[in-house]
Amino acid sequence: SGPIVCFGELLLRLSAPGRELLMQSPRLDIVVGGAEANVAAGLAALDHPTALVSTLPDNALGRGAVAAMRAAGVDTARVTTGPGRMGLYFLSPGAGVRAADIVYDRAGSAFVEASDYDWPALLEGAARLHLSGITPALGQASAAHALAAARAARAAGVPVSFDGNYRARLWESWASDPRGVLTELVAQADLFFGNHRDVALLTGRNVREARAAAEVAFAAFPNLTVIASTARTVIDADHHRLSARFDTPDAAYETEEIAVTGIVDRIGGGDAFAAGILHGLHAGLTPQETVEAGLALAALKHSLPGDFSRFTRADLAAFQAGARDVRR
Ligand code: KDG
Repeated sequence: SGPIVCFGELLLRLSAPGRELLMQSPRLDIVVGGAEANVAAGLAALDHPTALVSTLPDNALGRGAVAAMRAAGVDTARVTTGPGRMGLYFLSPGAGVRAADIVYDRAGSAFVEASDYDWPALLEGAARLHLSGITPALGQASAAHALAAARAARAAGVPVSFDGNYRARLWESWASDPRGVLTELVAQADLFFGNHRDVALLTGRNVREARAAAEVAFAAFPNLTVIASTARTVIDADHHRLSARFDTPDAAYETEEIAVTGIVDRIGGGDAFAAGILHGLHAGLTPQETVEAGLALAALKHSLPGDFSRFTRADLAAFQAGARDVRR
C-alpha cells in the first residue's frame, strides 16, 4: 500500500555536548528533528513506506536536513524549497536533578513562509496523513495548511492521525487560545494521540482519570476511533516510568508501567510512541500488541541520541523478549 504521509517542519537541533549547558563551551552537536519527521523516520525503520511533506530553504542546511530524512528511509520527493530560513532549536539536555531546556529559533522559517500545497496531489495513494499540534502552533498560515491537509485527506478517504504535541512557547507567539484550530483538526482525524491534558485543552473539560477523559473526547469527536497516550512519571532526568494506553469507544487496552533508566535522550520519545502505534495499526497487530509496540518503541528511543527512533522490527522483538544484554 501507499506511504504514510507526514506533514511538518524539519528542524535542526543544536545541543550542548554531553551534559553541558548551552554556551558552556563553544561547541554544539547537530541532528535533524521535527515531530512529524521523527514519526516518519521511526516508521521507515520499521519498514513502512513513509513520505514527508515539508518546505525548506534552498541552502546547505535545508539540503542536509533532506539528506538526513532520505538516509533514514523516508521518501522526500514531496519536500519543496522556498524563501525563508532553516528552523532551529537549541537543547540543553537534562541530567539527574536538572531538567532539560529548549530554546526555539525558528520564526520566519521556510516552512512558516510556505505559500501553498497541492493537497489532493500530495496525498494521492497515501495510506494515512499524520499531523501534529506543532504545525498549527507556528502561525496562522501554518495552521491553515494543516487544516487544508486534514480536510483534503478526509475528503479523499485517507485516514488522519493527529498528535496533540502541545508546545506552550509556540502558541504564545501568535494565538492566545489554541482550542478553535485544534478542535477543527481533531474533527478530521480517526486517531488522536493525547492524554487527559490534551483532552482538557480541546474540550474545556478537565477529567483526570484516563478512561473518563477518553470518553469525553469520543463524545466530543465522533469521528475518532482510537485515542492513544503515554503516562510518564519523572523520577529524575535519567529515570522515568512509562506506561501506555489505547482507547477505543468500546474498550481500553493498557500496558504495565515500566522503568526507563539510564536515559540517553528523551527527545522524540512521544514521536517514537506514535510510530509504534501506527506500526501496529498498519501491520495489522491487535490493539494490545499495538499499544505494547508503542510503549516499547517509546522506551527504546530513550536509549538513543538524536530525535529519531531508528529501531527495526527485530529490535522491537528483542526488547519485548526481555533482551537487555549483548545479543551474539
Ligand atoms: O517531539 C520532538 C519534537 O519536539 C522535536 O523534534 C522538536 O518538532 C519539534 C518541536 O517543535 O518541538
